[in-house]
Amino acid sequence: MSTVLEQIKEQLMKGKANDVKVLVQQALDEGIGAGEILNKGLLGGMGIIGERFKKNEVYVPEVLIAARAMKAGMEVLKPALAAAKVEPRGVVVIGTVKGDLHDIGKNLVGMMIEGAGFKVVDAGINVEPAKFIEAARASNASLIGVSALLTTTMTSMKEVMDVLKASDLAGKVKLMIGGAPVTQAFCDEIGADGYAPDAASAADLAKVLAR
Ligand code: B1M
Repeated sequence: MSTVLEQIKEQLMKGKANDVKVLVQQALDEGIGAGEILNKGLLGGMGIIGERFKKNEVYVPEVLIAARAMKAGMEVLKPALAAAKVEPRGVVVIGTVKGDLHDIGKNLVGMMIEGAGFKVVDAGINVEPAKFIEAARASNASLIGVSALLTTTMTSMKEVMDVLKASDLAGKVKLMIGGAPVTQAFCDEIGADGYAPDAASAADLAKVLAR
Protein backbone atom coordinates (compact mmCIF):
# COMPACT_ATOMS: atom_id res chain seq x y z
CA MET A 1 0.00 0.00 0.00
CA SER A 2 1.16 3.52 -0.74
CA THR A 3 2.84 5.25 2.21
CA VAL A 4 0.40 8.13 2.12
CA LEU A 5 -2.56 5.76 2.62
CA GLU A 6 -0.80 4.17 5.61
CA GLN A 7 -0.19 7.66 6.98
CA ILE A 8 -3.87 8.60 6.56
CA LYS A 9 -4.82 5.47 8.51
CA GLU A 10 -2.32 6.17 11.28
CA GLN A 11 -3.17 9.86 11.69
CA LEU A 12 -6.91 9.11 11.63
CA MET A 13 -6.48 6.57 14.43
CA LYS A 14 -4.63 9.24 16.42
CA GLY A 15 -7.46 11.69 15.71
CA LYS A 16 -5.22 14.21 13.93
CA ALA A 17 -7.91 15.89 11.85
CA ASN A 18 -5.70 18.52 10.20
CA ASP A 19 -3.00 16.01 9.27
CA VAL A 20 -5.64 13.72 7.76
CA LYS A 21 -6.94 16.60 5.63
CA VAL A 22 -3.45 17.42 4.35
CA LEU A 23 -2.67 13.75 3.66
CA VAL A 24 -5.94 13.16 1.78
CA GLN A 25 -5.11 16.15 -0.43
CA GLN A 26 -1.56 14.78 -0.91
CA ALA A 27 -2.98 11.38 -1.90
CA LEU A 28 -5.28 13.05 -4.44
CA ASP A 29 -2.32 15.07 -5.79
CA GLU A 30 -0.35 11.83 -6.15
CA GLY A 31 -3.16 10.57 -8.39
CA ILE A 32 -4.49 7.90 -6.03
CA GLY A 33 -8.16 7.12 -6.73
CA ALA A 34 -10.80 8.61 -4.42
CA GLY A 35 -12.29 5.16 -3.75
CA GLU A 36 -8.90 3.78 -2.75
CA ILE A 37 -8.25 6.72 -0.41
CA LEU A 38 -11.67 6.15 1.16
CA ASN A 39 -11.46 2.37 1.51
CA LYS A 40 -7.79 1.82 2.32
CA GLY A 41 -7.13 5.09 4.14
CA LEU A 42 -10.13 6.56 5.98
CA LEU A 43 -12.37 3.48 6.31
CA GLY A 44 -9.31 1.31 6.99
CA GLY A 45 -8.44 3.49 9.98
CA MET A 46 -12.01 3.61 11.32
CA GLY A 47 -12.27 -0.17 10.95
CA ILE A 48 -9.22 -0.68 13.17
CA ILE A 49 -10.54 1.82 15.74
CA GLY A 50 -13.85 -0.09 15.77
CA GLU A 51 -12.11 -3.40 16.43
CA ARG A 52 -10.04 -1.87 19.24
CA PHE A 53 -13.18 -0.30 20.75
CA LYS A 54 -14.90 -3.69 20.80
CA LYS A 55 -11.90 -5.18 22.65
CA ASN A 56 -11.86 -2.25 25.12
CA GLU A 57 -8.41 -1.26 23.90
CA VAL A 58 -9.70 2.26 23.16
CA TYR A 59 -12.67 4.12 24.64
CA VAL A 60 -15.42 6.59 23.62
CA PRO A 61 -13.14 9.71 23.47
CA GLU A 62 -10.66 8.02 21.08
CA VAL A 63 -13.51 6.90 18.83
CA LEU A 64 -15.00 10.40 18.82
CA ILE A 65 -11.74 12.09 17.83
CA ALA A 66 -11.03 9.45 15.17
CA ALA A 67 -14.53 10.03 13.76
CA ARG A 68 -13.87 13.77 13.75
CA ALA A 69 -10.63 13.17 11.82
CA MET A 70 -12.54 11.01 9.37
CA LYS A 71 -15.09 13.77 8.82
CA ALA A 72 -12.24 16.23 8.17
CA GLY A 73 -10.74 13.86 5.58
CA MET A 74 -14.15 13.34 3.99
CA GLU A 75 -14.55 17.10 3.48
CA VAL A 76 -11.48 17.07 1.24
CA LEU A 77 -12.38 13.77 -0.42
CA LYS A 78 -16.10 14.33 -1.11
CA PRO A 79 -15.79 16.30 -4.39
CA ALA A 80 -13.39 13.67 -5.76
CA LEU A 81 -15.71 10.85 -4.67
CA ALA A 82 -18.64 12.53 -6.40
CA ALA A 83 -16.57 13.05 -9.57
CA ALA A 84 -15.50 9.38 -9.50
CA LYS A 85 -19.14 8.38 -8.82
CA VAL A 86 -18.17 6.37 -5.72
CA GLU A 87 -21.52 5.58 -4.13
CA PRO A 88 -22.03 5.07 -0.39
CA ARG A 89 -22.63 1.46 0.67
CA GLY A 90 -26.26 2.36 1.42
CA VAL A 91 -28.39 4.64 3.57
CA VAL A 92 -29.09 4.09 7.27
CA VAL A 93 -31.59 6.15 9.30
CA ILE A 94 -30.69 6.43 12.97
CA GLY A 95 -32.44 8.02 15.93
CA THR A 96 -33.29 7.80 19.61
CA VAL A 97 -36.70 6.45 20.41
CA LYS A 98 -39.77 8.48 21.47
CA GLY A 99 -39.52 9.87 25.02
CA ASP A 100 -35.74 9.45 25.15
CA LEU A 101 -33.30 12.36 24.95
CA HIS A 102 -30.00 10.46 25.24
CA ASP A 103 -27.92 10.90 22.10
CA ILE A 104 -24.25 10.28 22.91
CA GLY A 105 -24.42 6.56 22.11
CA LYS A 106 -26.66 7.15 19.08
CA ASN A 107 -24.18 9.70 17.70
CA LEU A 108 -21.31 7.30 18.20
CA VAL A 109 -23.24 4.57 16.40
CA GLY A 110 -23.90 7.02 13.54
CA MET A 111 -20.24 7.89 13.27
CA MET A 112 -19.16 4.26 13.19
CA ILE A 113 -21.78 3.40 10.57
CA GLU A 114 -20.62 6.38 8.52
CA GLY A 115 -17.08 5.12 9.07
CA ALA A 116 -18.14 1.82 7.51
CA GLY A 117 -19.05 3.65 4.29
CA PHE A 118 -22.78 4.31 4.68
CA LYS A 119 -24.67 7.56 4.33
CA VAL A 120 -26.30 8.23 7.70
CA VAL A 121 -29.54 10.18 8.08
CA ASP A 122 -29.90 11.27 11.70
CA ALA A 123 -33.57 11.58 12.68
CA GLY A 124 -32.53 12.99 16.07
CA ILE A 125 -33.85 12.28 19.55
CA ASN A 126 -37.37 11.69 20.90
CA VAL A 127 -38.40 10.33 17.50
CA GLU A 128 -42.00 9.20 16.95
CA PRO A 129 -42.20 5.69 15.42
CA ALA A 130 -43.82 6.93 12.20
CA LYS A 131 -41.02 9.50 11.75
CA PHE A 132 -38.44 6.70 11.44
CA ILE A 133 -40.45 5.15 8.63
CA GLU A 134 -40.98 8.53 6.91
CA ALA A 135 -37.25 9.27 7.11
CA ALA A 136 -36.40 5.84 5.67
CA ARG A 137 -38.84 6.37 2.80
CA ALA A 138 -37.58 9.89 2.07
CA SER A 139 -33.93 8.84 2.01
CA ASN A 140 -34.41 5.45 0.37
CA ALA A 141 -32.75 3.79 3.36
CA SER A 142 -32.49 0.04 3.73
CA LEU A 143 -31.90 0.05 7.49
CA ILE A 144 -33.33 1.89 10.49
CA GLY A 145 -31.23 1.98 13.66
CA VAL A 146 -33.03 2.83 16.90
CA SER A 147 -31.33 3.65 20.18
CA ALA A 148 -32.87 3.66 23.68
CA LEU A 149 -31.19 4.33 27.02
CA LEU A 150 -34.17 4.04 29.35
CA THR A 151 -36.01 0.90 30.35
CA THR A 152 -39.20 2.97 30.11
CA THR A 153 -38.56 4.02 26.49
CA MET A 154 -37.16 0.80 25.02
CA THR A 155 -40.75 -0.48 24.77
CA SER A 156 -41.29 2.15 22.04
CA MET A 157 -38.95 0.11 19.87
CA LYS A 158 -41.76 -2.42 19.49
CA GLU A 159 -43.96 0.41 18.18
CA VAL A 160 -41.31 1.23 15.56
CA MET A 161 -41.26 -2.46 14.56
CA ASP A 162 -45.06 -2.58 14.38
CA VAL A 163 -45.33 0.61 12.29
CA LEU A 164 -42.59 -0.68 9.99
CA LYS A 165 -44.29 -4.05 9.60
CA ALA A 166 -47.61 -2.38 8.75
CA SER A 167 -46.01 -0.03 6.21
CA ASP A 168 -45.16 -0.43 2.53
CA LEU A 169 -41.50 -0.72 3.59
CA ALA A 170 -42.11 -4.06 5.36
CA GLY A 171 -39.60 -6.63 4.16
CA LYS A 172 -37.57 -3.95 2.36
CA VAL A 173 -36.22 -1.97 5.33
CA LYS A 174 -34.66 -3.73 8.31
CA LEU A 175 -34.64 -2.65 11.95
CA MET A 176 -31.55 -2.71 14.17
CA ILE A 177 -31.79 -1.82 17.86
CA GLY A 178 -29.35 -1.04 20.66
CA GLY A 179 -28.64 0.95 23.80
CA ALA A 180 -27.64 0.11 27.36
CA PRO A 181 -30.88 -1.60 28.53
CA VAL A 182 -31.49 -3.41 25.22
CA THR A 183 -30.64 -7.11 24.84
CA GLN A 184 -30.70 -9.80 22.17
CA ALA A 185 -33.63 -11.40 24.02
CA PHE A 186 -35.60 -8.13 23.74
CA CYS A 187 -34.71 -7.93 20.06
CA ASP A 188 -36.06 -11.45 19.52
CA GLU A 189 -39.17 -10.62 21.54
CA ILE A 190 -40.14 -7.64 19.38
CA GLY A 191 -39.05 -9.28 16.13
CA ALA A 192 -36.39 -6.70 15.18
CA ASP A 193 -33.82 -7.79 12.60
CA GLY A 194 -30.77 -7.30 14.77
CA TYR A 195 -29.25 -6.07 18.03
CA ALA A 196 -25.77 -4.65 18.51
CA PRO A 197 -24.21 -4.11 21.95
CA ASP A 198 -21.85 -1.31 20.89
CA ALA A 199 -21.16 1.16 18.11
CA ALA A 200 -18.49 -0.91 16.34
CA SER A 201 -20.74 -4.00 16.35
CA ALA A 202 -23.58 -1.81 15.03
CA ALA A 203 -21.40 -0.86 12.04
CA ASP A 204 -20.59 -4.55 11.43
CA LEU A 205 -24.26 -5.48 11.68
CA ALA A 206 -25.25 -2.66 9.32
CA LYS A 207 -22.96 -4.23 6.69
CA VAL A 208 -24.90 -7.49 7.02
CA LEU A 209 -28.43 -6.07 7.29
CA ALA A 210 -28.26 -3.16 4.83
CA ARG A 211 -27.43 -5.10 1.69
CO1 B1M B 1 -29.62 9.66 31.72
N1 B1M B 1 -29.98 7.89 32.45
N2 B1M B 1 -31.41 10.24 32.27
N3 B1M B 1 -29.05 11.41 31.10
N4 B1M B 1 -27.88 8.97 31.63
C1 B1M B 1 -28.94 6.87 32.26
C2 B1M B 1 -29.16 6.09 30.97
C3 B1M B 1 -29.13 5.97 33.57
C4 B1M B 1 -28.65 4.52 33.41
C5 B1M B 1 -28.47 6.68 34.77
C6 B1M B 1 -28.67 5.94 36.08
O1 B1M B 1 -29.69 6.04 36.67
N5 B1M B 1 -27.67 5.18 36.50
C7 B1M B 1 -30.69 6.09 33.80
C8 B1M B 1 -31.54 5.07 33.09
C9 B1M B 1 -32.10 4.01 34.03
C10 B1M B 1 -32.88 3.04 33.23
O2 B1M B 1 -33.90 3.34 32.69
N6 B1M B 1 -32.35 1.83 33.14
C11 B1M B 1 -30.92 7.50 33.28
C12 B1M B 1 -32.03 8.31 33.66
C13 B1M B 1 -32.97 7.69 34.70
C14 B1M B 1 -32.27 9.60 33.14
C15 B1M B 1 -33.42 10.55 33.47
C16 B1M B 1 -34.80 9.90 33.58
C17 B1M B 1 -33.01 11.28 34.74
C18 B1M B 1 -34.06 12.21 35.29
O3 B1M B 1 -34.34 13.21 34.68
N7 B1M B 1 -34.62 11.79 36.40
C19 B1M B 1 -33.37 11.55 32.29
C20 B1M B 1 -34.24 11.09 31.12
C21 B1M B 1 -34.37 12.13 30.05
C22 B1M B 1 -35.00 11.53 28.83
O4 B1M B 1 -34.32 10.93 28.04
N8 B1M B 1 -36.31 11.67 28.70
C23 B1M B 1 -31.91 11.46 31.92
C24 B1M B 1 -31.22 12.52 31.36
C25 B1M B 1 -29.87 12.49 31.02
C26 B1M B 1 -29.07 13.71 30.56
C27 B1M B 1 -29.89 14.64 29.64
C28 B1M B 1 -28.65 14.47 31.77
C29 B1M B 1 -27.83 13.03 29.90
C30 B1M B 1 -27.99 12.78 28.37
C31 B1M B 1 -27.20 13.74 27.55
C32 B1M B 1 -27.17 13.31 26.11
O5 B1M B 1 -27.27 12.13 25.75
N9 B1M B 1 -26.99 14.29 25.27
C33 B1M B 1 -27.82 11.66 30.60
C34 B1M B 1 -26.69 10.83 30.63
C35 B1M B 1 -25.40 11.38 30.05
C36 B1M B 1 -26.73 9.52 31.18
C37 B1M B 1 -25.57 8.55 31.43
C38 B1M B 1 -24.79 9.11 32.60
C39 B1M B 1 -24.62 8.30 30.27
C40 B1M B 1 -25.28 7.83 28.98
C41 B1M B 1 -24.25 7.84 27.88
O6 B1M B 1 -24.21 8.75 27.10
N10 B1M B 1 -23.35 6.83 27.88
C42 B1M B 1 -26.35 7.21 31.79
C43 B1M B 1 -25.68 6.39 32.87
C44 B1M B 1 -24.56 5.56 32.32
O7 B1M B 1 -24.68 4.97 31.26
N11 B1M B 1 -23.49 5.48 33.05
C45 B1M B 1 -27.72 7.67 32.02
C46 B1M B 1 -22.22 6.77 26.91
C47 B1M B 1 -22.70 6.17 25.59
C48 B1M B 1 -21.54 6.08 24.63
O8 B1M B 1 -23.15 4.86 25.87
O9 B1M B 1 -25.51 5.42 25.21
O10 B1M B 1 -24.95 3.16 26.26
P1 B1M B 1 -24.57 4.31 25.40
O11 B1M B 1 -24.28 3.76 23.93
C49 B1M B 1 -23.47 2.64 23.68
C50 B1M B 1 -24.24 1.31 23.60
O12 B1M B 1 -25.38 1.28 24.43
C51 B1M B 1 -24.52 1.15 22.14
O13 B1M B 1 -23.41 1.77 21.50
C52 B1M B 1 -22.94 2.87 22.27
C53 B1M B 1 -21.45 2.94 22.16
O14 B1M B 1 -20.82 1.72 22.24
N12 B1M B 1 -25.72 1.72 21.52
C54 B1M B 1 -26.23 1.16 20.38
C55 B1M B 1 -26.43 2.82 21.81
N13 B1M B 1 -27.40 3.00 20.92
C56 B1M B 1 -27.32 2.01 20.02
C57 B1M B 1 -28.05 1.72 18.86
C58 B1M B 1 -27.69 0.60 18.11
C59 B1M B 1 -26.65 -0.22 18.50
C60 B1M B 1 -25.89 0.05 19.63
O15 B1M B 1 -28.33 0.25 17.00
C61 B1M B 1 -29.24 1.16 16.42
